[in-house]
Amino acid sequence: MNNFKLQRKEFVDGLLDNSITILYSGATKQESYDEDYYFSVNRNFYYITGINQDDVYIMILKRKGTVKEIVYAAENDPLKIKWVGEVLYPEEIKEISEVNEVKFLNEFETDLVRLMRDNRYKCVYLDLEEPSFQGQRNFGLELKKKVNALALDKKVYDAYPLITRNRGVKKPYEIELFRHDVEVTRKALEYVMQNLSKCEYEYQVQALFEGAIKFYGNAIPSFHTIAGSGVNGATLHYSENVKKLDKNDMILLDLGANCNLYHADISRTYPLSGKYSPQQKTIYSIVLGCNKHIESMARPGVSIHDLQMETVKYLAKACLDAKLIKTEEEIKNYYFHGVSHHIGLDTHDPYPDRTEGLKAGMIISNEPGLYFKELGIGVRIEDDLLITEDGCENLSKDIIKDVDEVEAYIQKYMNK
Ligand SMILES: [Mn+2]
Repeated sequence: MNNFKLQRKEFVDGLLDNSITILYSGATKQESYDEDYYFSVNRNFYYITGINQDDVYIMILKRKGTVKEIVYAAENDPLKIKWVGEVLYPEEIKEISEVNEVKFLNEFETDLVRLMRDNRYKCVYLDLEEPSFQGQRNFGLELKKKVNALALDKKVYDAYPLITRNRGVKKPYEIELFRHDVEVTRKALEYVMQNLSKCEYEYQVQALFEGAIKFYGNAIPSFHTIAGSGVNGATLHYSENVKKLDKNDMILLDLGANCNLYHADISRTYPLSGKYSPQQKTIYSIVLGCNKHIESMARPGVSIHDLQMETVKYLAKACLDAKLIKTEEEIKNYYFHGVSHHIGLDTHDPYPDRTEGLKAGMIISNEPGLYFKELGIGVRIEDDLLITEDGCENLSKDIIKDVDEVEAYIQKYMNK
């Protein structure tokens, strides 16, 4: 059984008997006149099939303990082959997914109508992904309407929380893919540091990183690269990256490499001059101390919610001690995001519960930050942690972050 078959089996084992599951890979979205956006596969569909292609359905029929699985995909078209290449052939789909039966798309509707009228099946599972895509097509809801119109007697269940829960604990092969993404990110960040003094604008720092992840791993950015210098570092998701760099500022980089649908998610904050000012160093050191403290706490049984509470406590105390704030409550003006989220096929992997204890095999971020806009200072230091049996492994421990190390590394390459 390959990985995708195994992941599908884990999902199917949890389904009710006499059920039909239908998942869809998604459609390519048009960007302009004759250009499409890059296709981004529905992650739950991918997790249980391994197929990264648009307009593909999987239908899973579970009845009396037996399971029948059918994939519906486009047939190769000779003209399209000349322009854009081939889509997967049925034999390839069978090999990737270990599904026994592959049909062409034109059979999907007929099969759907027939099965919806088959009263041996009592319920239907669809991926009713939370309505976070306002104004966009939601294929799960479109299918639900169709199912409701065809089969009033069948109850519809949501497959989304079932699969996203399974996605929480990573398989060994996923951890290896993830390590590779972090490694490519490390190499690219070193390249950035080596050439930082040559940059005049934020977008040039971004360009160094994005070129390097392509060079080292044929990767795309995990998300819009954030390269915010000075005051821009205090805007959490700033990604315009257009400001001219001032040597007296720090630059906050939040970025990652995605080589294979897994997403490294790393933040570092570098001094553009090669040396942190005393004030920058004070604030940076608080965030770094917090980052290390949270790493020491992350282990099975502790929840993301617990880590968040601890982060607020730590940062409030440290900022009070440093006289950056006057009361503990004031910390909410300078730290206002979560310290941790699951990472995987999505940068923010949608695990259903933040208050549940972590388990070995989960991968989470560790990203405390402080944002003093009035001082032109934003600091975030983010690592990716693999939860182990008795603690955690910092997967990005080789991406340097200690004050002396960062300063020495950048200075070594200055004016060269
Ligand atoms: Mn993150």
